[in-house]
Amino acid sequence: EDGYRLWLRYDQVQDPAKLKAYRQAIQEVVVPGNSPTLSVAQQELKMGLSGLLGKPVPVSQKPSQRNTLVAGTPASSALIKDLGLGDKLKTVGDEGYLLLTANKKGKKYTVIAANTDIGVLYGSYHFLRLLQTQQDISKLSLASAPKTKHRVLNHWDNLDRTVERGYAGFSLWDWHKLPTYIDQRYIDYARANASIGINGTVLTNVNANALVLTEEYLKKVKALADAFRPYGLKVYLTARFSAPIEIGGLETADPLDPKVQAWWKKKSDEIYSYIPDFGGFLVKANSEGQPGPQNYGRSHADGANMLADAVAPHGGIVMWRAFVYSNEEPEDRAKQAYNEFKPLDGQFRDNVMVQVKNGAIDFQPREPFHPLFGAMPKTPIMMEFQITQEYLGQATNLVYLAPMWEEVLDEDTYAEGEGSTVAKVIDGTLNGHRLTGMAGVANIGTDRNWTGHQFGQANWYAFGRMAWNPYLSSEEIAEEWIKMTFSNQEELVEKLEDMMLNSHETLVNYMTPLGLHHIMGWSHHYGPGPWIKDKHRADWTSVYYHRADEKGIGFDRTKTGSNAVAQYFPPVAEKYGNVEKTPEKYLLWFHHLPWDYKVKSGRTLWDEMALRYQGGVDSVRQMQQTWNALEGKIDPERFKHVQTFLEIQEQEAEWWRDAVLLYFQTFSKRPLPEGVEKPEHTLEYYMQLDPKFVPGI
Ligand code: BDP
Repeated sequence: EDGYRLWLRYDQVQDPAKLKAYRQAIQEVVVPGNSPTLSVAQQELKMGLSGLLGKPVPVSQKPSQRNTLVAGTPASSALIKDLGLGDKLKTVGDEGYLLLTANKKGKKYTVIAANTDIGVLYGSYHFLRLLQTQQDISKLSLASAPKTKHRVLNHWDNLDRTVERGYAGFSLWDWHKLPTYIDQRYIDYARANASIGINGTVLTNVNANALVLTEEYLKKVKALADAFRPYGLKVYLTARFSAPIEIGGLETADPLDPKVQAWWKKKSDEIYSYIPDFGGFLVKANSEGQPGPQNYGRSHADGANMLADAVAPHGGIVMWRAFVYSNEEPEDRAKQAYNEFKPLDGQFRDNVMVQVKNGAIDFQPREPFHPLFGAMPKTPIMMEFQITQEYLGQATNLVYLAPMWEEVLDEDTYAEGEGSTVAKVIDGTLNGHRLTGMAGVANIGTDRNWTGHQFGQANWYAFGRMAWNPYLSSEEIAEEWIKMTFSNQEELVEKLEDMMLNSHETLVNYMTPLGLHHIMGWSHHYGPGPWIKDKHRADWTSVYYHRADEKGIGFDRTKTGSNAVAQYFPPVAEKYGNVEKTPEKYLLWFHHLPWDYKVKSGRTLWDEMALRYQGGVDSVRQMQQTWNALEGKIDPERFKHVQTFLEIQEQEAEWWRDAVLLYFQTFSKRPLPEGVEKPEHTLEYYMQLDPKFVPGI
């Protein structure tokens, strides 16, 4: 039990009464039709149910038993057609499904019905989930349809198989053996994605390599697309803006140059000749040294529109990222994306989405929502979450990310008055957009358990579930995942759920409490590095973000400082602009405050900060206790794996606490309050641990 099976384990249902009921309700499986997607649904139901029921379940094309599970569309199944589900089916669209119980001529049917084959597959996974989580299936009447259209993983995978910010081995894509060899991993990857409704995958890094657009690679990409197609998973690529120069022999990549436009059109036609349902391009341009339209004095809209025109005849889209850096150093990096993109609202083609990270800096352990949400009403805005834990302890820290995502999705932008939540921007309801989506930077690699940490799987799972429905709670997602991945045993579910739901706050406490941000190690972002300074860009240093001095700490983003708060709509701007009204979790994000500033607990800022760091360490120890008490209730292999990872996490939390507090103490010049453990080493020791001081790294 090494975690390879993810949440699709399908072990026999343990509760005897439930097992009996399920066995009775499902005496056979009927999935008429033989399209690739229906065949996959049939196989998954057969495999899943045989496992869950602990005995082989017969599969046939026509019902012969009293109690039958039927899956299909009105076109593939006469029985489903006869049920006359027309109106109900209309409500679930192209990808949704119905799960129903129906009686007909003395027979009982459990029905998975959809308008399309992919809807049937999604419904099949949902049905299996009901059994995996031991729900009552005797009177089913539910409907589900995705609230966003493009639910996409972004792989930051390089062609040499290294993964930028990947902590779970190498890239899954074995370019060397493609297109001929199709690894079983590709299929299991597609199954896992389909089971949570993910319908797109960007195979390559946003820091793109133009080679993937050459004929040789496109043949390999086609092989992956063919393998994924039955699972409803579309393939996308990152487009390097300078590709026309690098692989096309042109002298420019100016988006307004007709030769450049023609090159992209021809390239797109070629891609579609291999992959007729190619999804489109994801683009990082004029950011962190990547080429882009601004190199030619053109705007992001000019660049995006050129690519959009090239893929439009084939139904493709362009996801244009708003994570930008200008070459000149800004007074506050948090303001850049908004400043560059808001003026472009209304200038993008219909098939362009602007993809915006959840916060304005960069995937910090906690960030206030990005001010671009709600600020570009005429442009479809796609959410970009980072599933891989670049700034959150990488693969050794147990952090369930759904509460962080939920926090952002629930925030009210006030763009169209009260109730204009980020979720409504993303699902298109706020401004009536039909082109909608959510992207997640993948945490997947060749590790046997896919994600490095066993609990990293929960973040992949949660991303898919939230992309399908951004209104789901992190709690219900955790519960599903635990039951499917570990067990339905009540005490275990309760304890793990508690552990997962607190894990994000725990990490924030031992890394960046009270709105601190970007104080990680230089470049690799692993471990504490609040002392990082004097780099070629100030906004790549820690001191730029925390601004600690003898008087106090924090980034003043109010009127007296960078005034980044003004990018929010008035009620939000007012809240964050006023130190009294700012939620404590964002205190030092928006305000520079004296060390003796009194926080809500009545303590000084310094004492509170120190106690938060200690609290984070204490909570990790609490997690260890919870986990250790579950010994014997979890299979030994995964138990041990997580146990040792929690030991690492404890060491890392202590490291963070000690290094950061010693460093800030050089400014605050105050003692550590009672209850905070003494650091094990000196500040110099922690500073030399930072690999930038180690020769050769
Ligand atoms: C930062 C990463 C960098 C990415 C960049 C991006 O450190 O590796 O290329 O974001 O999103 O978080 O483009």
